Amino acid sequence: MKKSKYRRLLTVLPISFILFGCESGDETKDEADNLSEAVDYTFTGIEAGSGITELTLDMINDYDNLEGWEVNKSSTAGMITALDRAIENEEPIIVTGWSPHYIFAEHDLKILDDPKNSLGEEETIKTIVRQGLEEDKPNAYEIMDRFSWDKEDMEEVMLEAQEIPFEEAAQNWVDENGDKVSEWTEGSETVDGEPFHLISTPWDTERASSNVMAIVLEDLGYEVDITNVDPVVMFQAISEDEGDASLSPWLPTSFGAYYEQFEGQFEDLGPNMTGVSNGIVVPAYMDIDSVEDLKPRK
Ligand code: PBE
Repeated sequence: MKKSKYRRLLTVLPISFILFGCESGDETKDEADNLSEAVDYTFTGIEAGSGITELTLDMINDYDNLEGWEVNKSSTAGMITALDRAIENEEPIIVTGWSPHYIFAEHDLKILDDPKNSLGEEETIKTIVRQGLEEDKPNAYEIMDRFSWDKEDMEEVMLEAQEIPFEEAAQNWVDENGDKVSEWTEGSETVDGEPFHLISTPWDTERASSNVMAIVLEDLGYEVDITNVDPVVMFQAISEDEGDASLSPWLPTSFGAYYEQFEGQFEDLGPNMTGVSNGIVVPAYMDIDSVEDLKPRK
């Protein structure tokens, strides 16, 4: 082999060795660079009025490496469609997600570390009622006060509701969980068409809880209305006696600001579920583990 070719080989070796050999750090740096650029420095988000959208905007301010990043505010349906499509094509995508949710049953996903805890720790979902409900509707008030179930219960209803209407999925859950339901209704009286107005938020998580509760109350003779509104309107409606109760508040982080805004104008009956959380979610095939690995917009 002529000297020159040999010399070229010599010169090439170290560079490739540099590129692919020992310097693995660079490789992941490139990976993260490419990945950040590939998603155009954008988190695929949901509704503008949601708690997680606000929290993700705060997170962008909390992390210097997220300089120039944005949240694409669309809808929950839009986010899930984008996630499904990206996974179909094994493309990179970074979405604002939460648990419980059926996407974790449908896809191999991971939640990125959030060392600055911008999205908050684990949360609870609380029950709030209008002031005076205990006096006006003691029977229903008692059921609201006892209502509590687990993430697995809610996920079961959500997953089934991807195939059948939420009302049917909720009815199936109530039929299969009489023991848990009786913990909420033991000693309750039946009524004759007494109205009860539930204020909910438009996410499948809350559609599950509101539909289950509506069936439980209807089985006792109540006429139940469910109204879906934005989180801040949910607090306003209960505070202004526009509704009797809500099973929808994610606290203390997602809706903390609204809770403070209306504090003292509603009654907080405590958690009906624990261990829920928001997170920055990516398909497991993406080589990234933390929000801190993302790169600022070039
Ligand atoms: N969520 C589901 C809502 C609350 C329930 C997390 C999308 C939110 O972020 O406001």
